[in-house]
Amino acid sequence: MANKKQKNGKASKVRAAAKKSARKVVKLASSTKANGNGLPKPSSKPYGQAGLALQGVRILDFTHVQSGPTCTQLLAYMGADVIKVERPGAGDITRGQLRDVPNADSLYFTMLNGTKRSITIDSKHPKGMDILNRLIKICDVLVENFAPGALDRMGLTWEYVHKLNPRMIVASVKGFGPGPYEDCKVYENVAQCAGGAASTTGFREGPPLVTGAQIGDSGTGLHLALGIVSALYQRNRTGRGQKVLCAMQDGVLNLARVKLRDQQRLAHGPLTEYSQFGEGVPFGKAVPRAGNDSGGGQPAWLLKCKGWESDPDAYIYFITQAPVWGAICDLIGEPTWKTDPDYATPKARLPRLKKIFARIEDWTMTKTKFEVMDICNAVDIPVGPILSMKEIAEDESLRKTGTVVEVDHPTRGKYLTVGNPIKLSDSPARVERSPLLGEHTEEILSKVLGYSASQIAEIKTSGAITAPDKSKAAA
Ligand code: CAO
Repeated sequence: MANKKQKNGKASKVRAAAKKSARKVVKLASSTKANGNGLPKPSSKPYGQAGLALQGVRILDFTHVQSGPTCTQLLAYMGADVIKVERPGAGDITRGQLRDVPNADSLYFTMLNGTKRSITIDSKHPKGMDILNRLIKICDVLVENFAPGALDRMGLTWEYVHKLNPRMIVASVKGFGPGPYEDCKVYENVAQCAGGAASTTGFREGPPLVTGAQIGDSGTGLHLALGIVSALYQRNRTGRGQKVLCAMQDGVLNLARVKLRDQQRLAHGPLTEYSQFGEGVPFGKAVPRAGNDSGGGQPAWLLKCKGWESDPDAYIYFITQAPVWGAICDLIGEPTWKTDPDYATPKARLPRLKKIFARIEDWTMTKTKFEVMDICNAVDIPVGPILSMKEIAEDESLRKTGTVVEVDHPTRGKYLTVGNPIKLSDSPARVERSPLLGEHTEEILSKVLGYSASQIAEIKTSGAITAPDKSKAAA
């Protein structure tokens, strides 16, 4: 009894102390407010109507191909005004690559450059440089992914840009960070290979494999976007811009970090969750390719489903998560495996994974991948159907969430694009079609930079924003 009293006494003291410190916090908060910490009062507008997350941020977008454009497209979806600078007459090389509709921008370009404005400027023309100088003064971020040294060769060194606009953030994607390969040009699969992804992807018996997900380009674009937003946040405190650099090799390695984890584990013994352990195949010095093994601690494999003979995507990824082992045994008709010492524990199962998955596959092959999905999820077994791009394109739920969006384009008509995979409750994504080459040149010159009509006419004849007239050159 006395103990209980003591405990109660202690508890009320704790409560009193908590109340006191809560009062302190409230006091502190109101005093910061009184001091004017710069934060506005919470908006009273309904969620989704208080503007977009990056509204007011202006991006000078010098990106091309894939890595840079994915970054600036994401920032545009979040509300930034992205002004894409392209070479007059040519534009981003992807406009014409993998073209499916004659004379229309390719899907390669349109799906990476939505919600942006396009201005054509020859950065090597003196008048072009004048326009760029004006843009630098009024933009918040310059994003580029030229080959190493190209931006400097244009005259846009960090020192130059920083002097013109000390608030400017200069964000770059390069293939490699400082080191022996820093001057190399890099494309997606080079990064996948150099970042450790390819050596750990594929089957043990086969060569290294690259993956379809663009972890080198789009993955690095994502990293860069985070760097930019962080630099914008820091600028609120410091008032100055900074350089942001994302090397594609680093981005891929960041995404492949579990394999660097396994490399270090190898020093302490075999990787028991890799199926090669159960098969008795010894490990070498480096992390091997693990086929469809799970990268985590829950053994898993890809299994055939009904129709696999004719449908290359009739497969399901099946995870034998330990807590639902009993449910798996019941489903596949092996209830004795729940108590059999050879199968009852995760450790006992490790050397028998091949046999176990073969047995589960006997069951999955009697069902479609969607039936397996329904049956397994009803009892909390994590499984994943192999969805083809056709199935994804037609998926109603992805359309509803805005992850897959149909937009209309003046020269190619309707096309599907991937919307914003990041959902903000107060900032609806702005997913619009990509711009035509130079579509906004005049609009930006007049409305953003304040050039008069006669000045624009003069710039046009100078050749700074228009492609050289080929017929004149021939004559
Ligand atoms: N006006 C005038 N010149 C322009 C211009 C403009 N508006 N825009 C670009 N240019 C010029 C640049 O000044 C540069 O010229 P110089 O080399 O003579 O200085 C040139 O166009 C751009 O060159 P680049 O070397 O970047 O382009 P590339 O096609 O030869 O290489 C790539 C492409 C991707 C390999 C290279 O840019 C690169 O390694 N980028 C960094 C890594 C990266 O982002 N890779 C992802 C690519 S997507 O898979």
